[in-house]
Amino acid sequence: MGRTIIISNRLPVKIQKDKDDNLVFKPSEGGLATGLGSIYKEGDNVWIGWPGMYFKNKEEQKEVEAELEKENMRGVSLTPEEIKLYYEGFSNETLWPTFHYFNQYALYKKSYWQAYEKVNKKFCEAVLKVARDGDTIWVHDYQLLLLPDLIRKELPHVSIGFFLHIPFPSFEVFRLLPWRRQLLDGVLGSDLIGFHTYDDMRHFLSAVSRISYISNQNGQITKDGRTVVIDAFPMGIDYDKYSNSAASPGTLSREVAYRTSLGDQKLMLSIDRLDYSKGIPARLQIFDLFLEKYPQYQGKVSLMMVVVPSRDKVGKYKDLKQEVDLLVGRINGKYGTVNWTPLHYFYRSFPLEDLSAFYRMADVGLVTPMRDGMNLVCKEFVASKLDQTGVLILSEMAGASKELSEAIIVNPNDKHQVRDAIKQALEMPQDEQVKHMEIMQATIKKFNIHHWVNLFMSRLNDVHDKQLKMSTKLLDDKIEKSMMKDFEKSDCRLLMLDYDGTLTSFTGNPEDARPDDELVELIGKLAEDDRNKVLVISGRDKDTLQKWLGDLNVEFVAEHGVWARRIDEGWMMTDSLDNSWKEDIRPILEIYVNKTPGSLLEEKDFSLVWHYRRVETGLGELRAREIISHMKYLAVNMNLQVLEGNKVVEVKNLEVNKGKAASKWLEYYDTDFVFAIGDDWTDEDTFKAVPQEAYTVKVGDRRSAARFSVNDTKDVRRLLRQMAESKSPVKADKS
Ligand code: GDG
Repeated sequence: MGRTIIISNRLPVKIQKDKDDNLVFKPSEGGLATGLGSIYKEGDNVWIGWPGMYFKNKEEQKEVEAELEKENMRGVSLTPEEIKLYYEGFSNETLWPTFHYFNQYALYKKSYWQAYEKVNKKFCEAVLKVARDGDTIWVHDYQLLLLPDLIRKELPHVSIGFFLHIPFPSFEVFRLLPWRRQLLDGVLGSDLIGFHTYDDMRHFLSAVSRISYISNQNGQITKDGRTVVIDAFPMGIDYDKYSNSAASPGTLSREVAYRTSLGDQKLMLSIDRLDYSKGIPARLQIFDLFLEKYPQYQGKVSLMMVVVPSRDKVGKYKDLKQEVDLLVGRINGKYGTVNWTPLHYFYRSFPLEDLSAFYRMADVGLVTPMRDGMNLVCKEFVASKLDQTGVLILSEMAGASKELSEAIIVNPNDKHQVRDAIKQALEMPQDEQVKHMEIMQATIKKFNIHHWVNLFMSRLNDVHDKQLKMSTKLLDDKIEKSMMKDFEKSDCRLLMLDYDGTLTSFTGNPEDARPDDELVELIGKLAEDDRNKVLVISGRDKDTLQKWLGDLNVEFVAEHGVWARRIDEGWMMTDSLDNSWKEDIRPILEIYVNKTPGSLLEEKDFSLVWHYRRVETGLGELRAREIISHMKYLAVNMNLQVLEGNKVVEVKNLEVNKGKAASKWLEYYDTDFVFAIGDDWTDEDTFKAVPQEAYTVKVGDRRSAARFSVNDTKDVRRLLRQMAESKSPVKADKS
């Protein structure tokens, strides 16, 4: 059993010096640390990250490292310069603003990028000191986007998961980053990539499709022959921790004390790190608008605003702090009275019991970020409401809004809407509050942090298992010999051969892939032995196959199964299929032909094919992505499938595939040897349709449902040559 290695920018521990200069380790209370605590503390699992301090000298470093090791942690030591450029710089001044749609704040500095690359490599070195094949590695967040691929290059078979805690922006925003391609390649070194929401996942897949030219199938992509699964895993909180804390005597006594000082008034609460993504100034302006429009609430409602200091060395955060200070002063100055302070503003953090007391006391939780990956504060507010009263106002820009639809959902940019939502929340009847709170509590309780960790980890294991199963074995000498033995002793051999990429290599023009003399001779020779039933099973049109190989004693399946030709028979259409969809799809594909020089549209009997082999590199792939997303959208309602082949996109009726055709051939013959070989994913249907013991062989890429793989068309010809020249005698009783 391998170990689990967790990696994040910061370790789940705060290291400080006490007054006597002794090191003090304080475990972090963050949700992630709680959720993963049960994992990294077990056995020889580890958590790797920056300990959050600079070492004065080697002795201090050794002392800290020894302490960390006792707690199953390993530190990555970073210099002040590295923190400045990699963490404050690239992570927080380039990636953070871009990923939160504040791209106007993003700085694109080469020195930041170089430090980001360097520090990711440093993390990789720290991982390699402990990791080995068989381990499971879970990398966290935007500071370490390059790490999965760096690890993959060194440990190709290790299982790597990645989770992004912040939003993933739309392609149009992500593309602004000068290092977009490297960032995607970095994270695609993972086996499983998790996001908080389905929208983040969709944006990521679209960026991968548009930038790396890799399309997805139900959230799965293939990168360098490896399957990468992308999915949404909305993160939860430690529900019991917050509900227990809300019931603790320490919290209750604090609540009594605070209530007494505040007097009899309604309380709204907001808690955030100081960050422009959290919409703090806009929230203050909204509170101002509220008091102005509804003066009856002046003296009756206060907003308690906890702002936790964060990233105070980054320029934008300093400006923000000033803006917030100014607004708070202005509002309190404008409305405050001797008996009433509209805003209780705290620029510091509080212990959990204070936080719990605030959550309990608040009539309204005001959570209005401009953009937030998930937002855990709103979930903690709900979990702390033991009597189920209270109302949550939640921004639709927070990932949590996808789960908590019983909150009052608002657009934080629509200040008048939020202003009125505050009034609605303050006036909501109690039974209605309870009804909504009950549903939200049930959701948050069930999908808690432990559920999240288990779900991610078990999915990562599944993906890894599936990859092992999908990874075919190279057809080596030993297998080849045993295959030939089986071949020689059999009396009825079905040989299913894909054409392009299998019998011949790809060429610039599909017409140029006509069989060379050697191939014609080889197939002819194979077919001479009437124990060999040779079936060429191709996506090509029937006329081409007829012209090229029609004189041989072989059978055909053309257009992935639309047409078939048996020995001594003419071409027959397999099924009667509806073709009316072509009238709608052809004009759309023609538009793409017109705007993509070098591309062409081929019309087959039951499909339309857009070829881009001769289109400028990059442009063809880009257009192909556009066509695929366009067509997939239409395909759902039109019973069509969109197939992506080598430099082609083919649209055809859903009922046609090579697997169906292969099954028919298995019925035609009483076979005792089945061989199927092909190179692209349309051949996967054939591999799945034949009996398990059949010799299924994938050409090229080793991720396949086939049992074996070979490298290229040369290997294919070598195998077929052996079969063609096999001198196995025909058994007497059958001759
Ligand atoms: C990132 C993403 C995503 C706050 N003040 C105090 C305090 N806190 C705790 C809260 C909560 C946490 O900090 C804040 O978490 P959020 O999720 O709200 O926001 P980020 O820090 O921006 O986190 C975010 C998250 O990662 C997880 O994936 O949800 O979208 O931006 O737990 O309670 N804790 C204490 N005292 C405070 O004063 N003890």
